[in-house]
Amino acid sequence: MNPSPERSLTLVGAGLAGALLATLLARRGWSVDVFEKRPDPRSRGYEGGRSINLALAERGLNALRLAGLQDAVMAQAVMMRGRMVHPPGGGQQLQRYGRDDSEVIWSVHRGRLNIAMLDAAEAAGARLHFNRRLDGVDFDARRARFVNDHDRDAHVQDFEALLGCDGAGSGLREAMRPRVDLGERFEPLGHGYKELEIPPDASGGFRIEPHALHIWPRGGYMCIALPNTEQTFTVTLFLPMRGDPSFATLPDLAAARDFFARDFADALPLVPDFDADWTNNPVSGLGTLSLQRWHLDGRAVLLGDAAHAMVPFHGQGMNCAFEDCVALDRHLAASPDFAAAFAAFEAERRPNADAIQAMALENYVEMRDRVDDADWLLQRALERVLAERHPGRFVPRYSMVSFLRVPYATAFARGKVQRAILVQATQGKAGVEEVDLAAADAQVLAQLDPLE
Ligand code: FAD
Ligand code: E0Q
Repeated sequence: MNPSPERSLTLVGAGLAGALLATLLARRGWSVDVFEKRPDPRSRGYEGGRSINLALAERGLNALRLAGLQDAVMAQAVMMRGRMVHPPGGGQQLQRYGRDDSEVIWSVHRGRLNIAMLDAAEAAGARLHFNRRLDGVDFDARRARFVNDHDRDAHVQDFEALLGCDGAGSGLREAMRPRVDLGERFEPLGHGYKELEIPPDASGGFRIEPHALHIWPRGGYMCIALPNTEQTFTVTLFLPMRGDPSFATLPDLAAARDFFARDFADALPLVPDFDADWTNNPVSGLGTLSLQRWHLDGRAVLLGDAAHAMVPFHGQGMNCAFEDCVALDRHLAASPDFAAAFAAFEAERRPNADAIQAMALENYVEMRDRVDDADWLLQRALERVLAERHPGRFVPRYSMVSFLRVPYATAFARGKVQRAILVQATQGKAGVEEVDLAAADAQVLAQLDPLE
């Protein structure tokens, strides 16, 4: 179903979800207005602040495909075949994400991706309004107030429905709070992050393998690095906020340098501007936000980080937000009644958001502590063997999350069954050749139906 042209939707936030959702809705024929608190990144230079690049996987790619943006985005993406693990003792080892180069993920630049989507939203007919921060909502009169943080200028907008794409610090969520019990919970991780940069080498090339997501696991903390098209890498240090070592015990540059020289000896020489990066880039916090309710009858609904901010360790926050956009667009087209569409959207997506949030938390421990551990490597090896023996039935959880679009909740549930099989079959074994494959096969057939 296509909406009549006078049916309008008002989006709050023109970040990753807002710009994509505006494109999808405008292309379908909705009258779309988008209000964004920041200036237009296309005219003022991107004020990003947060992570420079992100991992794009199949869920996000599929959404971009539906919005007609796949080619524009892929032209600016760097393929990542797997994770390159840099153990404490030195050296490096590539762990492939998939079976071959048809199963990879992509490093994309947050600012450029956002700009490509804003251009597409405008081309599709959406009206974008920058320097407009949602500051209050009269839900009875269906009237929203936006302010310009630079000149304090205020703007009042009548709306039919508000779609909250305004991120983890959502202003719409704050406005909804007094009107509806959102059942809000924020669980801080207790760890924060800081970004550093690896510039190109003397001849302008990549200093380390470009087609990988690099990880320096160190037990309680880690560094990662994702490639950029300009032959640089953005490094992110994830570290506890308190305790030892932590951001609290690295109060000055000298302490930070010593820490890096000791724990990331092979990474430090790759970051020649360490002092400036460490001093200029902030420490940001991380956590999981969950809500029992995402909508206020037919007047407002939250999606993306505004509804379910998560820790970044599966690289799925944007991918999940994009999947939300596709689902909300579909529900709005299927039901003429906003309240019914929002309720159906929430019912579909909330269990899946819960599942990816849990998997993202689990992945922090795996990435920082287990990717160079013998038991874990043996389980991964057996996982590959069972995946090959049972195609479409035993599918590694990472593949279900990153290369397929089966619901996250399905990936989470099947992942638990598979993990139990892997743990049991590898107990006390030194290699895959010692595993009783016939017994493992029987477990797989007994406990897992073919996928889909
Ligand atoms: P945002 O992208 O935050 O957009 C919100 C927009 O709303 C912003 O433009 C903001 O200015 C605007 N806004 C805020 N308040 C208001 C207001 N009151 N009025 C108007 N506008 C407002 N995800 C991945 O898929 N892969 C990754 O590799 C990955 N890596 C990450 C690494 C780190 C360190 C972090 C922190 C996150 C990472 N993520 C990753 C997650 C990803 O960044 C988020 O999930 C994604 O940005 C969510 O999109 P969004 O549109 O909901 O929110
Ligand atoms: C991915 C791709 C920030 C971040 C983003 C990511 C991933 C990781 C570790 C991190 C997970 C993985 N991963 O390698 O298993 O796949 O996006 Cl820390």
